[in-house]
Amino acid sequence: MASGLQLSRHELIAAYKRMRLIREFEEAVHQEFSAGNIPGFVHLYAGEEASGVGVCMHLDDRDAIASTHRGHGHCIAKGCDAEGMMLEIFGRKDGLCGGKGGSMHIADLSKGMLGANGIVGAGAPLACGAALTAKTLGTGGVSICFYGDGASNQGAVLESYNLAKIWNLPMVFVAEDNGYAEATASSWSVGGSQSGRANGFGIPSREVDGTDFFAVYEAAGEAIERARAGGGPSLLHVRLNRFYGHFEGDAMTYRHPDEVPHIRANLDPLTLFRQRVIEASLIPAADLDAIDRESVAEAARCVKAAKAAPLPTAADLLTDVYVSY
Ligand SMILES: Cc1ncc(C[n+]2csc(CCOP(=O)(O)OP(=O)(O)O)c2C)c(N)n1
Ligand SMILES: [Mg+2]
Repeated sequence: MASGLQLSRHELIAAYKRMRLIREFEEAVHQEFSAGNIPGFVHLYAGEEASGVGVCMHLDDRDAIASTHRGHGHCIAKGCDAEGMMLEIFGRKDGLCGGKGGSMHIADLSKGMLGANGIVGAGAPLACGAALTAKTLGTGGVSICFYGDGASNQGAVLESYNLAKIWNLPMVFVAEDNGYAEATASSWSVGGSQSGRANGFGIPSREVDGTDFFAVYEAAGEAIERARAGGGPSLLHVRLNRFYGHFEGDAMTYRHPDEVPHIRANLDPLTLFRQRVIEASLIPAADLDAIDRESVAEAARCVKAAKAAPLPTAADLLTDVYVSY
């Protein structure tokens, strides 16, 4: 089992870079959406970075992830190209999905990113399918299903627990519990516990502090190792916080005015990561500061590229309609 603080300097830097790029990417999307430059609907992952990165650090391109409507962080964590993502979010022709998907449908199958998904809970059966494929073909791959506390109430998710168990699939359910489904508190809407639900299907589970990259990394490592070794599915109940509203434009009247400032000041996974590695003398603050600056510049570069990129043409409407096998 890998404990996070035993990661090499190279791995720690890679983890921080991915988390910081997600944050700056989301901050840039927030700005651009507020300015009216982005079409459609956007849900930001800021505040939840340690989950996506803590899990995906254990994965490679043979592994698959199914994401949610809040999918930008999962994409970056799984290695999708940030510029291609930004072009997609701006609806540009050279976006990762030809500008036809936008924020809620970004996918890159070459990276095992099966797609963000506008249908809550719909990623779970897809992740089961990917896991069954990996098992049948003997690729050694695992499949991860990211989903929210709201999605955990969907029948498709519960049916997927059962399929994963009876087929002994190499997969991990990652319940990202940010306390809300839109404006509904999970303390009100979720009966029982995430762990108890998984255990009811014979699936082992762990609760994880999603503000702590090292806790997520360690728990995910154990679950993924079990899945790869033929030990079947597990569930991680990751408690985390979203810095923004449910969607961009959400007035958040259902949250106490002090809630987000408290979270940003005390429960920011990036700040907590910095404190841990600086205190342990693993990475100097100046190196982390340099990554922060590079990430801001990288996000700005992606926005600039997206604004300059061409839109799809009318003829593009007729492509990507059918898939040929
Ligand atoms: C099947 C379905 N039902 C309802 C919706 C509307 N909807 C979109 S996001 C959302 C809340 C999801 O909450 P959660 O799963 O906790 O994810 P979070 O937004 O907190 O990341 C709902 C109800 C939907 N998109 N699909
Ligand atoms: Mg939620």
